[in-house]
Amino acid sequence: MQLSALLFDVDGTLADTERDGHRVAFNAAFKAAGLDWEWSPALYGQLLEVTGGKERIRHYLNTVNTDFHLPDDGDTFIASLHAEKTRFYTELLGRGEVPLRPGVERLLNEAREQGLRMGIATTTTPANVTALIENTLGADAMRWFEVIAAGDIVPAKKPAPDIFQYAMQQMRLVPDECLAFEDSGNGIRSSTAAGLKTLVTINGYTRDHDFSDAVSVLDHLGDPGNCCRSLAGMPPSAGFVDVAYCQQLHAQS
Ligand code: XBP
Ligand code: MG
Repeated sequence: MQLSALLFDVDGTLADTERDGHRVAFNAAFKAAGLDWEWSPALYGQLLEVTGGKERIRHYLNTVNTDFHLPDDGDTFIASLHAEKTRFYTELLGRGEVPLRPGVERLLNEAREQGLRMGIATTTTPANVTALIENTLGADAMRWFEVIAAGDIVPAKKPAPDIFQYAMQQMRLVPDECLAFEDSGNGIRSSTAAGLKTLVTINGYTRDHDFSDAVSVLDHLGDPGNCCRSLAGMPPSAGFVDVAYCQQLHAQS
Protein backbone atom coordinates (compact mmCIF):
# COMPACT_ATOMS: atom_id res chain seq x y z
CA MET A 1 0.00 0.00 0.00
CA GLN A 2 1.26 3.51 -0.66
CA LEU A 3 1.79 6.11 2.03
CA SER A 4 -1.40 8.15 2.38
CA ALA A 5 -1.17 9.83 5.78
CA LEU A 6 1.18 11.13 8.44
CA LEU A 7 -0.01 10.79 12.06
CA PHE A 8 1.69 13.14 14.52
CA ASP A 9 2.11 12.99 18.25
CA VAL A 10 2.23 16.48 19.78
CA ASP A 11 4.22 16.86 22.98
CA GLY A 12 7.90 16.31 22.36
CA THR A 13 7.29 15.70 18.64
CA LEU A 14 5.77 18.85 17.14
CA ALA A 15 7.29 20.96 19.90
CA ASP A 16 9.45 20.47 22.99
CA THR A 17 6.56 21.29 25.29
CA GLU A 18 7.22 19.38 28.49
CA ARG A 19 10.03 20.91 30.57
CA ASP A 20 9.43 24.60 29.85
CA GLY A 21 5.73 24.38 29.00
CA HIS A 22 3.57 21.78 30.72
CA ARG A 23 5.83 21.55 33.78
CA VAL A 24 5.78 25.33 34.28
CA ALA A 25 1.98 25.35 33.92
CA PHE A 26 1.57 22.54 36.45
CA ASN A 27 3.69 24.46 38.97
CA ALA A 28 1.74 27.68 38.33
CA ALA A 29 -1.54 25.85 38.97
CA PHE A 30 -0.19 24.31 42.16
CA LYS A 31 0.91 27.74 43.40
CA ALA A 32 -2.42 29.36 42.47
CA ALA A 33 -4.18 26.63 44.47
CA GLY A 34 -2.00 27.37 47.51
CA LEU A 35 -0.21 24.04 47.27
CA ASP A 36 3.52 23.81 48.06
CA TRP A 37 4.03 21.27 45.26
CA GLU A 38 6.96 22.04 42.94
CA TRP A 39 7.85 19.74 40.07
CA SER A 40 11.56 20.19 39.25
CA PRO A 41 12.77 19.31 35.75
CA ALA A 42 14.22 16.07 37.15
CA LEU A 43 11.06 15.07 39.07
CA TYR A 44 8.91 15.93 36.06
CA GLY A 45 11.06 13.66 33.92
CA GLN A 46 10.19 10.79 36.27
CA LEU A 47 6.50 11.71 36.36
CA LEU A 48 6.36 11.70 32.55
CA GLU A 49 6.29 7.92 32.70
CA VAL A 50 2.56 8.42 33.22
CA THR A 51 0.75 10.07 30.32
CA GLY A 52 -2.15 12.44 30.86
CA GLY A 53 -1.98 15.43 33.19
CA LYS A 54 -4.72 14.29 35.55
CA GLU A 55 -3.23 10.81 35.70
CA ARG A 56 0.21 12.36 36.30
CA ILE A 57 -1.04 14.39 39.29
CA ARG A 58 -2.57 11.26 40.82
CA HIS A 59 0.66 9.33 40.13
CA TYR A 60 2.60 12.09 41.95
CA LEU A 61 0.30 11.80 44.98
CA ASN A 62 0.49 8.01 44.96
CA THR A 63 4.26 7.74 44.62
CA VAL A 64 5.94 10.99 45.71
CA ASN A 65 3.72 13.23 47.84
CA THR A 66 2.10 10.36 49.71
CA ASP A 67 1.51 12.48 52.83
CA PHE A 68 -0.96 14.76 51.05
CA HIS A 69 -4.55 13.97 52.05
CA LEU A 70 -6.67 14.05 48.88
CA PRO A 71 -10.20 15.34 49.60
CA ASP A 72 -13.04 12.80 49.35
CA ASP A 73 -13.95 14.05 45.87
CA GLY A 74 -10.39 13.44 44.74
CA ASP A 75 -11.28 13.21 41.06
CA THR A 76 -12.97 16.61 41.16
CA PHE A 77 -10.05 18.14 43.03
CA ILE A 78 -7.56 16.80 40.47
CA ALA A 79 -9.75 17.73 37.51
CA SER A 80 -10.12 21.34 38.66
CA LEU A 81 -6.39 21.61 39.34
CA HIS A 82 -5.73 20.24 35.87
CA ALA A 83 -8.19 22.66 34.27
CA GLU A 84 -6.27 25.52 35.89
CA LYS A 85 -3.02 24.04 34.59
CA THR A 86 -4.48 23.91 31.08
CA ARG A 87 -5.41 27.59 31.38
CA PHE A 88 -1.87 28.50 32.40
CA TYR A 89 -0.44 26.31 29.63
CA THR A 90 -2.59 27.74 26.85
CA GLU A 91 -1.71 31.26 28.03
CA LEU A 92 1.98 30.32 27.93
CA LEU A 93 1.55 29.05 24.37
CA GLY A 94 -0.36 32.23 23.53
CA ARG A 95 2.75 34.19 24.50
CA GLY A 96 4.68 32.21 21.92
CA GLU A 97 6.88 30.63 24.56
CA VAL A 98 7.05 27.19 22.87
CA PRO A 99 8.24 27.08 19.24
CA LEU A 100 7.85 24.14 16.87
CA ARG A 101 10.80 21.79 16.65
CA PRO A 102 13.13 21.98 13.61
CA GLY A 103 11.65 20.78 10.36
CA VAL A 104 8.07 20.44 11.59
CA GLU A 105 6.56 23.41 9.72
CA ARG A 106 8.53 22.58 6.57
CA LEU A 107 7.42 18.90 6.57
CA LEU A 108 3.78 19.77 7.28
CA ASN A 109 3.73 22.18 4.33
CA GLU A 110 5.56 19.75 2.04
CA ALA A 111 3.12 16.98 2.99
CA ARG A 112 0.18 19.25 2.19
CA GLU A 113 1.69 20.28 -1.16
CA GLN A 114 2.21 16.61 -2.09
CA GLY A 115 -1.30 15.60 -1.08
CA LEU A 116 -0.50 13.57 2.03
CA ARG A 117 -3.31 13.51 4.59
CA MET A 118 -2.47 14.40 8.19
CA GLY A 119 -3.84 13.67 11.64
CA ILE A 120 -2.95 14.27 15.28
CA ALA A 121 -2.82 11.51 17.90
CA THR A 122 -1.92 12.86 21.32
CA THR A 123 -2.49 12.30 25.02
CA THR A 124 -2.66 16.01 25.77
CA THR A 125 -5.85 18.03 26.18
CA PRO A 126 -7.49 19.19 22.91
CA ALA A 127 -7.30 22.87 23.92
CA ASN A 128 -3.53 22.50 24.17
CA VAL A 129 -3.29 21.23 20.59
CA THR A 130 -5.35 24.15 19.31
CA ALA A 131 -3.24 26.64 21.24
CA LEU A 132 0.04 25.17 19.98
CA ILE A 133 -1.04 24.92 16.33
CA GLU A 134 -2.73 28.32 16.18
CA ASN A 135 0.11 30.14 17.94
CA THR A 136 2.85 28.60 15.81
CA LEU A 137 1.18 28.06 12.42
CA GLY A 138 -1.90 30.31 12.47
CA ALA A 139 -5.61 29.60 12.91
CA ASP A 140 -5.99 28.13 9.41
CA ALA A 141 -3.50 25.38 10.24
CA MET A 142 -6.03 23.49 12.36
CA ARG A 143 -7.68 22.57 9.05
CA TRP A 144 -4.48 20.86 7.86
CA PHE A 145 -5.34 17.96 10.19
CA GLU A 146 -8.37 15.80 9.39
CA VAL A 147 -8.62 14.66 13.01
CA ILE A 148 -7.34 15.96 16.33
CA ALA A 149 -7.42 12.78 18.40
CA ALA A 150 -6.54 14.03 21.86
CA GLY A 151 -6.80 13.45 25.60
CA ASP A 152 -9.90 11.86 27.10
CA ILE A 153 -11.52 11.08 23.71
CA VAL A 154 -10.40 7.47 24.23
CA PRO A 155 -10.72 5.30 27.36
CA ALA A 156 -7.01 4.42 27.59
CA LYS A 157 -4.12 6.85 27.02
CA LYS A 158 -0.70 5.99 25.59
CA PRO A 159 1.01 3.48 25.73
CA ALA A 160 -2.38 1.96 24.87
CA PRO A 161 -2.99 2.03 21.08
CA ASP A 162 -6.43 3.62 21.43
CA ILE A 163 -5.62 7.16 20.35
CA PHE A 164 -3.87 6.09 17.12
CA GLN A 165 -6.63 3.56 16.41
CA TYR A 166 -9.23 6.29 16.93
CA ALA A 167 -7.39 8.66 14.57
CA MET A 168 -7.19 6.00 11.83
CA GLN A 169 -10.84 5.06 12.34
CA GLN A 170 -11.92 8.68 11.97
CA MET A 171 -9.79 9.05 8.81
CA ARG A 172 -10.86 5.65 7.47
CA LEU A 173 -7.26 4.52 7.17
CA VAL A 174 -5.48 1.26 7.90
CA PRO A 175 -2.02 1.17 9.50
CA ASP A 176 -0.29 0.20 6.24
CA GLU A 177 -1.34 3.53 4.72
CA CYS A 178 0.28 5.57 7.46
CA LEU A 179 3.52 6.67 9.09
CA ALA A 180 3.51 7.79 12.74
CA PHE A 181 5.77 10.42 14.35
CA GLU A 182 6.57 10.05 18.04
CA ASP A 183 9.11 11.13 20.67
CA SER A 184 8.74 8.83 23.68
CA GLY A 185 8.67 5.22 24.85
CA ASN A 186 4.97 5.48 25.73
CA GLY A 187 4.33 7.00 22.33
CA ILE A 188 6.06 4.35 20.23
CA ARG A 189 4.49 1.57 22.30
CA SER A 190 1.12 3.11 21.45
CA SER A 191 1.79 3.57 17.73
CA THR A 192 3.45 0.16 17.35
CA ALA A 193 0.57 -1.55 19.16
CA ALA A 194 -1.73 0.18 16.65
CA GLY A 195 0.28 -1.46 13.85
CA LEU A 196 2.03 1.71 12.71
CA LYS A 197 5.56 2.21 11.38
CA THR A 198 7.00 4.99 13.51
CA LEU A 199 9.64 7.67 13.02
CA VAL A 200 11.03 8.92 16.34
CA THR A 201 12.64 12.26 17.12
CA ILE A 202 14.16 12.12 20.58
CA ASN A 203 14.35 14.94 23.12
CA GLY A 204 16.00 15.64 26.45
CA TYR A 205 13.53 13.54 28.40
CA THR A 206 13.31 10.59 26.03
CA ARG A 207 16.81 10.10 24.59
CA ASP A 208 17.36 6.95 26.69
CA HIS A 209 13.97 5.35 25.98
CA ASP A 210 13.69 2.07 24.05
CA PHE A 211 13.07 2.87 20.38
CA SER A 212 14.02 -0.57 19.00
CA ASP A 213 10.62 -0.75 17.26
CA ALA A 214 11.12 2.54 15.37
CA VAL A 215 11.84 2.51 11.60
CA SER A 216 14.05 5.56 12.17
CA VAL A 217 15.38 7.46 15.21
CA LEU A 218 16.63 11.02 14.67
CA ASP A 219 17.60 13.93 16.89
CA HIS A 220 15.08 16.11 15.01
CA LEU A 221 13.40 16.35 11.58
CA GLY A 222 16.07 18.69 10.24
CA ASP A 223 15.93 21.48 7.65
CA PRO A 224 18.15 22.49 4.72
CA GLY A 225 21.25 23.87 6.47
CA ASN A 226 20.32 22.18 9.75
CA CYS A 227 20.90 18.49 9.11
CA CYS A 228 19.45 15.96 11.54
CA ARG A 229 21.51 13.20 13.07
CA SER A 230 20.43 9.58 12.50
CA LEU A 231 20.56 7.48 15.68
CA ALA A 232 19.02 4.31 14.22
CA GLY A 233 17.60 3.11 10.91
CA MET A 234 18.15 4.44 7.40
CA PRO A 235 19.35 8.07 7.51
CA PRO A 236 17.57 10.64 5.29
CA SER A 237 19.72 11.17 2.16
CA ALA A 238 18.78 14.88 2.07
CA GLY A 239 20.00 15.36 5.65
CA PHE A 240 16.46 16.17 6.75
CA VAL A 241 13.06 14.42 6.76
CA ASP A 242 11.11 15.11 3.58
CA VAL A 243 8.13 13.35 1.98
CA ALA A 244 10.43 11.18 -0.14
CA TYR A 245 12.15 9.91 3.01
CA CYS A 246 8.79 9.23 4.67
CA GLN A 247 7.79 7.20 1.59
CA GLN A 248 11.10 5.25 1.75
CA LEU A 249 10.56 4.43 5.43
CA HIS A 250 6.96 3.45 4.74
CA ALA A 251 8.06 1.12 1.91
CA GLN A 252 10.46 -0.75 4.19
CA SER A 253 9.15 -4.19 5.13
C1 XBP B 1 2.13 14.04 26.36
C2 XBP B 1 1.36 13.82 27.60
C3 XBP B 1 0.43 14.88 28.09
C4 XBP B 1 1.22 16.15 28.44
C5 XBP B 1 0.45 17.04 29.36
O1 XBP B 1 1.21 13.79 25.33
O2 XBP B 1 1.47 12.75 28.18
O3 XBP B 1 -0.20 14.40 29.26
O4 XBP B 1 2.40 15.75 29.13
O5 XBP B 1 -0.78 17.40 28.75
P1 XBP B 1 1.73 13.36 23.84
P2 XBP B 1 -2.13 17.28 29.62
O6 XBP B 1 3.21 13.10 23.89
O7 XBP B 1 0.92 12.11 23.54
O8 XBP B 1 1.38 14.53 22.96
O9 XBP B 1 -1.84 17.90 30.97
O10 XBP B 1 -3.16 18.04 28.83
O11 XBP B 1 -2.39 15.81 29.69
MG1 MG C 1 4.99 12.84 22.90
